[in-house]
Amino acid sequence: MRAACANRDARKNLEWETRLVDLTKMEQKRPEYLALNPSGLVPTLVHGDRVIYESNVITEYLDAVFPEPRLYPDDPWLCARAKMWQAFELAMAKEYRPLMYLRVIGPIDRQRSNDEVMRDVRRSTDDPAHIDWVNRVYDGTAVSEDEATLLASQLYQRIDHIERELSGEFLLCDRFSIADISAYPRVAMYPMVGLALEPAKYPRTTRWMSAMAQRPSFKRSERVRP
Ligand SMILES: N[C@@H](CCC(=O)N[C@@H](CS)C(=O)NCC(=O)O)C(=O)O
Repeated sequence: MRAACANRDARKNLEWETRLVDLTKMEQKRPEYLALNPSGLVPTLVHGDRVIYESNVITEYLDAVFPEPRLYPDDPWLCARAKMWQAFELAMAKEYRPLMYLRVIGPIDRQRSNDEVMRDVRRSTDDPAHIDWVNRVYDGTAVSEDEATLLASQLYQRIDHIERELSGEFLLCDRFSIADISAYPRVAMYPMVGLALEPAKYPRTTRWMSAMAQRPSFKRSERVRP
């Protein structure tokens, strides 16, 4: 983990300091990180002496502690719908993970020798399952072509759902909310794993994506990214 820079939350105007966790080195499985987040996944928020993990728990905590502006709707039904979008994104993350290792981390790893990569990984963890996983990511056998095709099709079905549901400007019709904040980054990462989003096939999603990318808070958070 490396300290990066102090940032300011674009939407709630909060300051935070980013600490990078390098997934190519399995830093998320280091004992000191597991002490904060036993799931060994990013992100984790440290707020004073409180440690909070799971992105949807983090957003709910932040909205409760720093309520202005509210990102979860007060109306119970709207709030339930926002949380269902968050749950939807959580499921997307599970389908996305193997493709990320196959198509992003594998190629990054192969820019170095296997020995170098494994040396870094062993500095983070001695868990044989993680070590075996990185070895298979390195040699491209972690995910089979059939599995990758299935995951890609599941991820496209997710976009079909978003396309059907986007009847207004935002996921909750005319109201910008945590639903958009949670879902947008996942969809924006599709091209990273080779999943193109054709505007002709997904016109509403494309419009929503461009509107999100233009929002001042998203633009500012792009700028402060380390
Ligand atoms: N449910 C978790 C999922 C987080 C997650 O999937 N994080 C990925 C990166 S986007 C990760 O840490 N991957 C590392 C790994 O799979 O070992 C959350 O929302 O916080």
